Amino acid sequence: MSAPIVYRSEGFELPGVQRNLIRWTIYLGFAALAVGVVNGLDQALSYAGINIFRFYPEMRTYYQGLTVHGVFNAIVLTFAFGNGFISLTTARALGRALSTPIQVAAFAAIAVGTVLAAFAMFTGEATVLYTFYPPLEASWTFYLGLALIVISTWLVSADLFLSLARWRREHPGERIPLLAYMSVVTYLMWDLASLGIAAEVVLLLLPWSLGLLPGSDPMLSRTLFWLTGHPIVYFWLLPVYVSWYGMIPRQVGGKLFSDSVTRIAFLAFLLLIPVGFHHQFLDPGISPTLKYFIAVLTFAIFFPSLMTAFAVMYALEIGGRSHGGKGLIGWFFRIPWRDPSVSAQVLAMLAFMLGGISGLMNASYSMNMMIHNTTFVSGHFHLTVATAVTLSYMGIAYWLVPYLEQKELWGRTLARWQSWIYFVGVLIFSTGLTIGGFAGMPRRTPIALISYPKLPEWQLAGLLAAVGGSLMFIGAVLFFVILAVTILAGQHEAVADIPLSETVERPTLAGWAVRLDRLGLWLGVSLVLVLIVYGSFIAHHLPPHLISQPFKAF
Ligand code: HAS
Repeated sequence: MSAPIVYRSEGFELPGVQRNLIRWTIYLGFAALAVGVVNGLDQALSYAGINIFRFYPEMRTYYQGLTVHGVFNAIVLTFAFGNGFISLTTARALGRALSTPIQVAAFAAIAVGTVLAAFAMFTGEATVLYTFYPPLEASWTFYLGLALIVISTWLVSADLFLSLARWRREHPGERIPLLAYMSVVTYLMWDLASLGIAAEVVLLLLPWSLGLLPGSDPMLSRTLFWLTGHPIVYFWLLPVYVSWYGMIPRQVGGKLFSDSVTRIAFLAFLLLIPVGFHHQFLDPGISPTLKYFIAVLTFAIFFPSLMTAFAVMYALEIGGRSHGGKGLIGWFFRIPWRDPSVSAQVLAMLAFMLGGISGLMNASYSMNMMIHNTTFVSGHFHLTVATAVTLSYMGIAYWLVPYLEQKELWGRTLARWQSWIYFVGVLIFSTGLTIGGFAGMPRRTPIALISYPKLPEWQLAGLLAAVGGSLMFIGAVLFFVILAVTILAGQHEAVADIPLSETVERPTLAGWAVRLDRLGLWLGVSLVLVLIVYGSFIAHHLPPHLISQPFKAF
């Protein structure tokens, strides 16, 4: 076996201007989260018949608030966090600075895009929810804002790829450092996946909103949306996996299970992009054969996360045992729960186990017929994006913000409480929505206001959603307090480096594993799979049937 080649980049420091750009990009994401959670509280209380949106004069309808909630939390928070965090991990792993002009352009694109989309939503010109299905029409500022937000991710990608290309030229024959590999594959996956939404917005919706096209094609638009709309969830999740593989083992005193397994898990997300039709199981106009094929492929996308579960559990176990944990599960209680960054992320993992199970239930074709468009789906995605992802972002922030600010984290005990309050809140909240979903409680519906009779089963569900959602809100507010005090009044402390995991099995220069680094090849294979699944459907729908007239429901 050839000798392990491990590129190390200790002592590397980002130039100050790039550190600041990363800092402001991440803070933009957290500011978006702050706006989104206020509307989230409104949604949660509405399930219990409490109608508070009138307290926010700028929110004229429930749907306006729901649009703000979805766009700010699911798009602006996640994209900004990904742009900032993955830029940092790539630069650190390759031991080289990024391109300042590209980083400036990416920050400008996401900041201007957010302002444009926010303007449209807050003035009531984009009450179209975060899925913006036509013929619901938003103003052009909304679509342009979204386009700029996506462009910011492409700019970050370009920066990452250029950095990697230069690094490879300087290090011929070496394996890509694992942290850089995970980071770059995340953006490679997203670049291919985002072509669907880019085509939808730039070729169909933006010209339509400007009056340049006579109508919209809802069927084609929905399909292009979900081409991106499924892998988008992995674009939200993979920065978290970068932390779970790349940092958590170090933080708990453990080691990462395997370099190759980690690379394979990330590649699987790149290869399994085209499963978006599972969001359209109940849509007309899609052949049942294609739907069954996608149902099978959706079960395949379960595996990289299962691999992650075992790999991360392995690292936690080594860490727990190194702290004196014994027995079958005794180690679990000895991981460093007192570190708020660890506790938040391990709680996020526990929630994700439940989110994964509800994902499998969604993916089962017959089950989907029962729960589609019910609150069951909202229960699922609050365990996944709102907890596995968002609570992990919070946990990462507990070391990242001190690192970026060079200040000590304020309120470590409060930070531990914060993640438990949020975690307990989401368990109650999602239980309520799951029970309600089984009883047919519709999602995206202002239960507080509907005029038709509510089923008795919805009462308990609504109560749990309101109590759980309020706890989540309190948890989020505590997070912002901790962050604000740390930034504004934290004690100066030199934080030299980011936590980086060591791998039990190091990468080698020989054998099949080397092929995992041939990213161009894997991108090509993924493109072919996308064409196989989507090619004939899209070809059949071209030219678009631009016959649906704009519809403004609210
Ligand atoms: Fe999903 C709908 C299927 C994952 C988000 N999903 C949604 C929507 C969102 C969303 C936002 O098949 C709604 C979209 C809309 O507005 O309409 N989803 C899946 C499947 C997975 C999955 C199979 N979803 C996610 C993730 C999301 C997310 C991740 C956000 C980040 N989802 C669906 C389907 C629908 C859907 C259908 C359509 C429903 C409909 O009809 O509308 C899988 O990827 C899940 C795999 C997860 C696992 C869990 C691994 C666990 C780990 C933690 C380990 C714990 C440790 C600690 C180590 C296999 C890694 C424990 C230690 C101990 C000692 C125990």
